[in-house]
Amino acid sequence: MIGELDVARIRKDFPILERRVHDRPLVYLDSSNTSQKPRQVIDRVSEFYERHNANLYRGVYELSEEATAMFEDARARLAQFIGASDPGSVIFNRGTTESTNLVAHGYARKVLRPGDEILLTEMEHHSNLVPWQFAAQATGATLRFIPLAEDGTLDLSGLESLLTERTKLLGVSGMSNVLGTMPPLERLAAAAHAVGAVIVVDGAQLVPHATVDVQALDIDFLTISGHKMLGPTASGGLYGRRELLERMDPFLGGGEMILEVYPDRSTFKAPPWKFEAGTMNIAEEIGLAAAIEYLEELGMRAVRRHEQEITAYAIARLTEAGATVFGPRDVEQRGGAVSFWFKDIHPHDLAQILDQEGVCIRAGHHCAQPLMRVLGVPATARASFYIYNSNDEVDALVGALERAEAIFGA
Ligand code: 7TS
Repeated sequence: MIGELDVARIRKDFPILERRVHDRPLVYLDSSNTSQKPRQVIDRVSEFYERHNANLYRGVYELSEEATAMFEDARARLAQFIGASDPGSVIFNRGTTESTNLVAHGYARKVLRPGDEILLTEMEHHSNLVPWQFAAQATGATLRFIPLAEDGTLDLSGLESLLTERTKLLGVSGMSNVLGTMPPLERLAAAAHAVGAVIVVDGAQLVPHATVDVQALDIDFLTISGHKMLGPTASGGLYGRRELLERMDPFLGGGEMILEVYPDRSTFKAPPWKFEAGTMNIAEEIGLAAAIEYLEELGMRAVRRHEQEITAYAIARLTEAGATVFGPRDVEQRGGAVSFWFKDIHPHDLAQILDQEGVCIRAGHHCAQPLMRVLGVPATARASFYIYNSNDEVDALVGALERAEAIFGA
């Protein structure tokens, strides 16, 4: 047991964790990239294909009605999981990247005018930067950035001069995939609203690892990647405040998103269906519902507490071993993505050596090149944790690092 999670019992639900890699037990420390999937999720997807597979809405037959009911039930579950009272405020798509692009295309391009500003932070993932670059280039708006403080938190001391009546949109990650940093979302949402801006929270890392309540936090848009929270790849979507979704233009046109189509024009369904053109990722979203049930059974408070404990242990052990750990030390202010630099061994070399020992970590810029420049490093090594990881696996990581050091003679 760590905290309130029975890790040994949880691990039994994840078939892949029984695997060996290079004849070593698999030590999977890359859940910020994608999480592993429990049997319950895999079975739900198989069950869908084995018993209910049909396309949505189109059928007047039983199978299609079952598939539609399961899909819409998944939407209601996801809405409830993030504290949204209206399932119709959740749009399904392939996840965070697609969701940010949808808001940038359907909302930002529509409302931004030359001279308007989009405020982001220096720690954003490329998927919460590049779509805003597109929107700014298309509208004449300007991008500005909240800087990072020395301790890896956001430096909010200059917020009043950065967030002004010119700001129309604030985009911020709820949890950094490099530093783990968790900004004060409630405060940022209130500050954005005070100047008439909307806040878009990149929830790719936050939603899998902490309780999120879009209503309590007063968030306008929240992006969600199902594959990082035990769900299938290409599951997840976008939460949007209803009145904003009503104003937002569709991104993809095609079947199922329309009401009436004429040769020269069309009318569209209400949200969320206006944004769901063509055949959807049906099995994936239904699998995500099983993932949400799994997480709810554990309880998100326990999930978060487990992560704080293993993160604190990892930071202490890595520091002791001579690694430089980036990001806040205080686990109240951060999640479990732990980036580090170890003895001047390039992170890619480190990751390759660790792989020989069955330890999976990520190395590189983590799709955050501007942040790497701020940190003054070309890349970092990163271990990231989830419900199935134990302190023993942190020990395995540190042991493997020590052997890498011996190999490189550092
Ligand atoms: N935003 C953040 C904060 C992320 O960590 C990621 C993925 C994304 C957006 C994009 O999510 P996607 O599901 O649309 O791909 N982050 C990582 C990572 O840290 N390592 O691999 C992918």
